[in-house]
Amino acid sequence: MDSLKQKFAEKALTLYKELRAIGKEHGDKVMGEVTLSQITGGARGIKMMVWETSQLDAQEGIRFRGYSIPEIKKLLPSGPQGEPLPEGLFWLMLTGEIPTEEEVNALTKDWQSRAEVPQQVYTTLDSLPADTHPMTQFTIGIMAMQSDSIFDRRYAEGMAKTDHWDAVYEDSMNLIARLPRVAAYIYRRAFKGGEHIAPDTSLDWSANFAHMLGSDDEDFRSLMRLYLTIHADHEGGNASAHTVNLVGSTLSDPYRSFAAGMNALAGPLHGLANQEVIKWIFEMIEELGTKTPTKEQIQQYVQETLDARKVIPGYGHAVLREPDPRFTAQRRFAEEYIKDSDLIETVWKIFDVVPPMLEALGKVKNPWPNVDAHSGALLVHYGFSEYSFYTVLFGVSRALGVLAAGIWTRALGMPLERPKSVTSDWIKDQLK
Ligand code: HAX
Repeated sequence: MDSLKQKFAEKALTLYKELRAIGKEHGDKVMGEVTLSQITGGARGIKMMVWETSQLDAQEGIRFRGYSIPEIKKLLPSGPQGEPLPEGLFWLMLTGEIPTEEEVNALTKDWQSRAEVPQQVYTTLDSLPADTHPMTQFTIGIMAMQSDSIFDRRYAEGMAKTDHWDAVYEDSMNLIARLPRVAAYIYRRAFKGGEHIAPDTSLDWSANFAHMLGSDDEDFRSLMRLYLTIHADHEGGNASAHTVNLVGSTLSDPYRSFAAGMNALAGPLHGLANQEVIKWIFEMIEELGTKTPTKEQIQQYVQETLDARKVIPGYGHAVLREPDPRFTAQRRFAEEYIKDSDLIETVWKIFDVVPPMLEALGKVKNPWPNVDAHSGALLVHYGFSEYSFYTVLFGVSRALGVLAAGIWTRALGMPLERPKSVTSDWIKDQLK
């Protein structure tokens, strides 16, 4: 058993016993109430699942195992320019411990050894029109690997429930190892005429991904390390994570549950917002006829968007009530690495203009930028302007969090998810 799996197994068994005991003793304790507006308003704030890997605070933003993004940047093993390695975050999410450099290097090597993508995935992708949306290609690519599922095979062979987590661990590690290759293949076939780039196994997970996409620029490698770290997890209630959890709770294998989650990420109110942001900015630049719009011009354009009854992409959040620390982390990166970018200056001007305008509407609960408000401008700076691909990058990163959480969920023996729905007549009856 590899050292990460060994460490996880010890911790998981302890927590499994502890949670069982807590459940037995305190199972009837009331942990919250549900209001009518929660039932009709997208289940905001209803606590209904255990998610070990991270927790979101409305004011502070995400904490991975208790560590904020600035703390992660300081504590996790990093690349040559100091940006954290996502391998380290995955280790932390699974074990609750900050890994050593040796542990992270071993994980990089482990993923390299699992990264071979079966030929049928490429054949399946090649059968799709090249202009199929990259997120559609991504979920099809994931599903084309499903026949390799170890969980699926072992379940059919009669695996004991206590072994479920082990099979989910193996599938999850294989998936994470392969996703950059699948994603890079999609990018190169959609936008670079199918000229594919062989992996460089001397590189870490992020730098190799950058390499296969087509860049060996040291700064871009650093951006990818940061990007793939900060997008990895946002507790369990967001649409993609919750979908993975829901589908996985039926004992559908990690390929199926992760692909389902990626279809949720592909919605414009969720992960697809990263493509919508840059599309909206490009359209603004085109309409205004300038790459350096003034704040007044931006204000006018924002107003037009609102008057057309559309949302301002990249702003607002279902939980956060302050600027997203993932936005701030990307801004810090831009300040450190990038000088003189009109597009990034525009993103910062939008940040000055939009919040007061959304606040003035009187209905938006969070007028601040979320993670998607900044990411596109950074990618465009390094030559990746094909914005329909951006959500795939997000998805590769999100695999780390949702699959780590999925391993925990199976190790804790969580049951089938089955909340309760009600009819409008039931609501009216209750109010009588
Ligand atoms: N622009 C205009 N109106 C907005 C808005 C925005 N950015 N954000 C919220 N509103 C509106 C809502 O549409 C809603 O209007 P109605 O009552 O007329 O339907 C009202 O303000 C109240 O919404 P809320 O309670 O503040 O926000 P929700 O929890 O319902 O929704 C969303 C959260 C993220 C979906 C929302 O803020 C939004 O649509 N933002 C733009 C899209 C976006 O950036 N999504 C990415 C979110 C982060 C993420 O998941 N990344 O992957």
